[in-house]
Amino acid sequence: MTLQVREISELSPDERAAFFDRDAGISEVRADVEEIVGRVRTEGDVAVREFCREFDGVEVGNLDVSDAAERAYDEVDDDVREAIETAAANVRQFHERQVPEDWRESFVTGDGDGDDGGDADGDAESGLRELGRRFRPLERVGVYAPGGTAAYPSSVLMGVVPAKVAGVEHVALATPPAEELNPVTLAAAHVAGADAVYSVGGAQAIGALAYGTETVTAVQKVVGPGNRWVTAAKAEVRGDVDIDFLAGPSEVLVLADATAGPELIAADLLAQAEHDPNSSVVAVTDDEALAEDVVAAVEAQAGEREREDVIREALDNDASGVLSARSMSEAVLFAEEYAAEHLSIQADDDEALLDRITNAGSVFLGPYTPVAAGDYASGTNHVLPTSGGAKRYGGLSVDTFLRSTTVQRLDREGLGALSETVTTLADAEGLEAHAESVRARFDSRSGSAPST
Ligand code: HSO
Ligand code: ZN
Repeated sequence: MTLQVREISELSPDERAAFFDRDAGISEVRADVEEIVGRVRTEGDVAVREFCREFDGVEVGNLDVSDAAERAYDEVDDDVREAIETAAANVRQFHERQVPEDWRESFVTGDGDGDDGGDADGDAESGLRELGRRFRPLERVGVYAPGGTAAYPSSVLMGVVPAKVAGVEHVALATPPAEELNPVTLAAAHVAGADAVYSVGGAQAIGALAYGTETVTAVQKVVGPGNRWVTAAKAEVRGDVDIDFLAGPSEVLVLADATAGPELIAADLLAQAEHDPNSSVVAVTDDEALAEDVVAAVEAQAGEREREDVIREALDNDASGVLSARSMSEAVLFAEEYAAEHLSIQADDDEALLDRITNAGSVFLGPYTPVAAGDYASGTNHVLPTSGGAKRYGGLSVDTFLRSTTVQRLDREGLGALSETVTTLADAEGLEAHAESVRARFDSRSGSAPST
């Protein structure tokens, strides 16, 4: 089918829904994945090896290929090594900026009458109510990096670097086996600082990371993008270990006005379309002529691309298309409902449009900010919510690898200022022992009141 401009206002309810009902497509493989993960859990390395043979056609010797990562670093071409290092440095810089500081602060206890309660300095009347938050890294995490038709060294950086920045001690990387492991993926693991590298892919990799095997150390959280099998396995192990989120094929939505260049829009659409036949790519504009030019540019460029077949399938998806809107407001509303993984804004007043956007994984502003820059090297993370997940959560970040703990201390006056509130609510819940634990602090006859 050839691409055609469609008007948003003329889409049928079904056509409209097809844009918004994207999913990771895991339901068809759930049953098989359950079995694979179950066998890895009970049989360990034996099952892992068997699945590597069955699904990847590879007889894996040692599953742990950590040593190969360092060797690959020395062996890859200089320009590749430098590119990995530049990208890793930029990703590290951006993620270091995200590291939260532990904090403790004294608060003034409110008295329920709407003002702030105590006196100006807080402590004299209401006593001490000191609250804080501290952040500690997980000890062990697993990062998955896809192999298959395209190897993803960039995903190694996007998973491992933030985990190391967060302070995770053991960061394991799993990537599919091959007769000859991709040296760039291995070199990226070395540059990113992976502590272990395992040659295992698919659902079996997720099972091995989640439950551990003789070779693979069990982790607390598994992150990273993957195909349907990997994603279904993450859904399967969730609960026993934490996961980042269930990510589907790549998506981009370009929001453009008459000032945008059709060739650049087309180039950005084709870039994400080449990932996967199920990728979704959309351009939305209020300029009918631009929309026609985008369609022509897509047609012209698609034939030139090495991965034309994948691109054409992605363009054919029900969630892909070039859409014309009656106004930029209609275009923005569509983009908000779409909640794209990548949102590119190519318009005269891009900042004003950005102000109206809440649902997007990562936003790319202006003509010199192709999505590919963020995919590889500008520093932002490329593991992002797909399938409308951006309505509810953000992409991979340092937070992904931290746990937070709250801390508090009250003194006698501080608890005194709160006691009636606590005991009243405890009574209202019928939890008398809760109320009593507060009263005990002030009851000198019980002998349990603290001396200070
Ligand atoms: N666009 C992909 C990430 C990627 N691109 C890896 C190239 N390599 C998902 O955000
Ligand atoms: Zn990409």
